[in-house]
Amino acid sequence: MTFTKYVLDKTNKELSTLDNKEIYKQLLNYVKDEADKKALNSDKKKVYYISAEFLIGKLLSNNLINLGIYEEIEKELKAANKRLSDVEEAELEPSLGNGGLGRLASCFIDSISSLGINGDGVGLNYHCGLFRQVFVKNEQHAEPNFWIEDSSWLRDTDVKYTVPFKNFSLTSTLKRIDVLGYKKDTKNYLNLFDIDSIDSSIIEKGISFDKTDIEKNLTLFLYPDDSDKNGELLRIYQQYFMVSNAAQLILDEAIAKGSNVHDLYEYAYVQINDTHPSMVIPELIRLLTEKHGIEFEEAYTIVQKMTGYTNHTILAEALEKWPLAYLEEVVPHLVTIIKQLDAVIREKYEGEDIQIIDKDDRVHMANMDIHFSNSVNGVAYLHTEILKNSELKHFYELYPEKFNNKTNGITFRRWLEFSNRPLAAYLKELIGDEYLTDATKLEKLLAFVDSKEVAAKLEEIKHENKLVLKEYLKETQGIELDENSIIDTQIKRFHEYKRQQMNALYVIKKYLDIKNGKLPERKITVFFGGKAAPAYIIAQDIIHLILCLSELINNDPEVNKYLNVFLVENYNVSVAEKLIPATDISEQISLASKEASGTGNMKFMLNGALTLGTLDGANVEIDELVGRENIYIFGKESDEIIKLYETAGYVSKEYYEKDGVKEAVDFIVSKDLVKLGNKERLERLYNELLNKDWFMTLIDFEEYYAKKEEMLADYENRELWLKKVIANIAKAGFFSSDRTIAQYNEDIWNKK
Ligand code: GL9
Repeated sequence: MTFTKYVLDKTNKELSTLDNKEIYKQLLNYVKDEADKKALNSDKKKVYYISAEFLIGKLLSNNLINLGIYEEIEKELKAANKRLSDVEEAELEPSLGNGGLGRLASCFIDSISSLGINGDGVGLNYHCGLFRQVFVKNEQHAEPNFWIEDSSWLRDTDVKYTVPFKNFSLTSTLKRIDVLGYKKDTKNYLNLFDIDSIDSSIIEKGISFDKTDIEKNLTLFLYPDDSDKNGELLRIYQQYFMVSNAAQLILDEAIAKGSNVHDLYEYAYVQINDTHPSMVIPELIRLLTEKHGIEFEEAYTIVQKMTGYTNHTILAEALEKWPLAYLEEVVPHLVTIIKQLDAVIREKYEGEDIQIIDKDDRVHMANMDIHFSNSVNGVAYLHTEILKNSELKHFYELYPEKFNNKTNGITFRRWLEFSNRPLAAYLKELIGDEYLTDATKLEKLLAFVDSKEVAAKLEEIKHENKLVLKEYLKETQGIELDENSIIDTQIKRFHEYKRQQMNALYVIKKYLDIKNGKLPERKITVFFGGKAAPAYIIAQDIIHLILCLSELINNDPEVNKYLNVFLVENYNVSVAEKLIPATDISEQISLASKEASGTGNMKFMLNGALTLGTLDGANVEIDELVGRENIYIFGKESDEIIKLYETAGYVSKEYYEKDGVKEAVDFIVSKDLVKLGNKERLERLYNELLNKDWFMTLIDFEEYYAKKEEMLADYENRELWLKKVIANIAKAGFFSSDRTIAQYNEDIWNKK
């Protein structure tokens, strides 16, 4: 049935008489009805991708694309005088994720479905999710982000489990979102567990609430503030709730399919996404021993055969170590199992750094994962090498066979087919649409590297995308974009290692250049986007600096003809979908060794932006694929940085004293800036850079500035620049998440 007819049947109204919100609701139901016609994947073994976050983005268009009806719906709406892009605006973006790790999980479930693999996502249904970011007086404020509406993609089920805690237990409910593969007859689920007793009325000012009221707060927020003990306990409650539900679901589904539990590993594989779901290991062991009467040793052997751990970072702060005493307060029944596992390892191996429970009675979640799973993977080549050779060296010596690399990927259905419709259409004209299911086919584009016609068309598409972005930013954020400027974009979580502060120093230097009469050939628009964790003070200070610079520069008539700086508010997937296709320069400037992979870098390259980056994360692989003539690499390399950390050899003052660095850093506390902002914040940031600078901003600043200048000059050579653009798009195929998932499936989930 056509959608037009469907609407008439359901509402007795003509499509043309509905408003965008009403059309959205009808489309939601229409898609759900289509999804109901798809069978679930049903291979014997099922993958469970457990993750604290799934940054899924809006689902309407993605589902229309995967169902293969996007164009048809667009046509019908047009006939009714409606625009699909306006209807898309009626959907609220789900707030179930934070950054790259959560977006990766979402690309992965799309690819799992698109490859017809039997595999579900498992997580929590946070009602307010990650906070909504608002700017007040050039500072970030956090507000609850309610995203669940009466009609949404969530579907109720009658699955319920009891999750036992020390002093009480909670009954869960399971909500599901259909995960449709690209043009597939089969589907999977994203399983999101929740509680019925959730109560958002306990939220006070901003996003503060009573952290001890677990029955009301458990699934309110993703990553609630854990800067005090009650916050840490709440995180443990959330994590255990997630994995206990997951473990019960896994056992139920396997038994229903005929498992006698001794052979559970033939029915299920659990991918542990970072350490948040690590407790699934002891929980599965607990259920196998207590509920199914299996001996302890057999139980952990079964679990070991069916679990794999993915590490996403070497930053110590993210490798969770829960105090045994806290676990004792929340889940004493799990502590018994964890102590037994610790004893098994202590008996076998010496060496304090590989034990599960350390001398201070903290449980190292990653260590437990590595011992009691069969696979440990990093998320880019360099990252995995660093895990093997330094971070997890001792584990690698024990278990070389467990370690493997799975370079991250992105789904091209969302990050090209949907977000860059003009480019996708043109690519189809040039090389066909095979690249949507076999991304390496993008290499066919290499035949056009010297084509003036293709170059001109790509330039035209970029311009068109800048106009779309301009309209969007004007409507949603009141930002005035000059579509004829070069767009230079850094979008990601705010963190010192990602070095937004280095980009801000560039902006300062550019501002001073312009003030001194050194004018850029073409106007530059610098975009930042990202949230800072509410407890991360320096990251908030960096946001403050950028907002102050933005106010100063955009309002200075001498400067704003040549330079604009914007920090978009509440950066999320929807904003990324607009910014990336319009961008010329992709900022990937982390301190080498610190960015495990990055996935934004891949999205930009696919959309025809050139990378300005360090040899870090997946940038290393981009560099190798496109060749040094098609990427802008600068800065110290990871070996050197790792050595500097080992020898404590970095002294920021030595770099500060250099010409050009000092004036930029000093400007942070200049009168001009301080009058627009908060003196305490700016001084704190200034002192941090001068006296500590743990992530070595100043070490690469001069090279960074010079490389960006080179890039801006190259941009003026349109022929040269566009050749590079073509080479980048052509080589992006490797970064399809279909490739990544095929590798997970072959090397980990169904290893022979
Ligand atoms: C991250 C890494 O920092 C990224 O480099 C990587 O691309 C992604 C996905 O593998 O994982 N690890 C991590 O903890 N986050 C990442 O983005 N954090 C957030 O998602 C906030």
